Amino acid sequence: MLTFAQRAAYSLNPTGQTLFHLMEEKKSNLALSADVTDTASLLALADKLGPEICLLKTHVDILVDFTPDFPRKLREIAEKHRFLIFEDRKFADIGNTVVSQYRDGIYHISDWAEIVNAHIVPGPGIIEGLKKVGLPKGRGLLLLAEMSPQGNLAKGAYTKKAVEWAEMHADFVIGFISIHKLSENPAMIHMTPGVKLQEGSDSLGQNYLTPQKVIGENKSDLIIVGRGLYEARGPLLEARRYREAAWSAYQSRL
Ligand code: S5P
Repeated sequence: MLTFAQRAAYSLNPTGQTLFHLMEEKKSNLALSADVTDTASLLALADKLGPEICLLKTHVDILVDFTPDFPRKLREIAEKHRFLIFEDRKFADIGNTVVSQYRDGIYHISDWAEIVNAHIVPGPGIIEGLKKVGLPKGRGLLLLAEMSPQGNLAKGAYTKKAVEWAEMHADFVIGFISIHKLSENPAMIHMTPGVKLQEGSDSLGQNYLTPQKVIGENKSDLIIVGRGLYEARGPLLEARRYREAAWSAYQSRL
């Protein structure tokens, strides 16, 4: 079993390499899903939890007070605490349309997010479109190969296609959103949402697994935690608990 630092050498993408190194350096395979709806709360959360995380995931389109200087402020915090930014845009359109969605519009996502993700339902053209914009900037893409909610359709042959297409674009695709380890290529990073310290579900179909289950048993690499952190009474202490749980599950796998 290779360490994250060793796996960096297999990655053909600068963002993939940086993420592996950051994980090792910070001893963190924890991503914060900062799904709050105002920029002040998001920036405060990022600054507070920054030392514990290797990655911060945004849904920029849920912010009620987005302004063009928000990404700059978030990037400053990211550089101060050394974490990457992942905009969870879940692109899902034809190649030509996602080019503009990624590069233009109000958000100019490709200017500030090192990582974005995409559904593969439109076929490999979506990867080619995003790559045209992202690769020259050294960005990385995750494919949604599996999903967390009850009844979702991302399984079987669909999941296999995601792994196949990731290999075809290993210079840009750095890994997957998945529930399990799917690829034997050490360059591919597996990130898993739907994580809490207690297993369970929410009222809208979300399923929760524990860090031990996700990293230790399913052999994923990184946990993505939203409500488990930002709804906690003490988010910083809670982030330490999640980080330690995920990191020790990773270490005992080595
Ligand atoms: O299959 C998925 C994929 C994603 S990216 N299931 C998910 O829950 N997500 C995202 O992870 C979701 O959009 C949300 O931002 C986060 C989970 O949040 P939580 O509050 O349930 O931890």
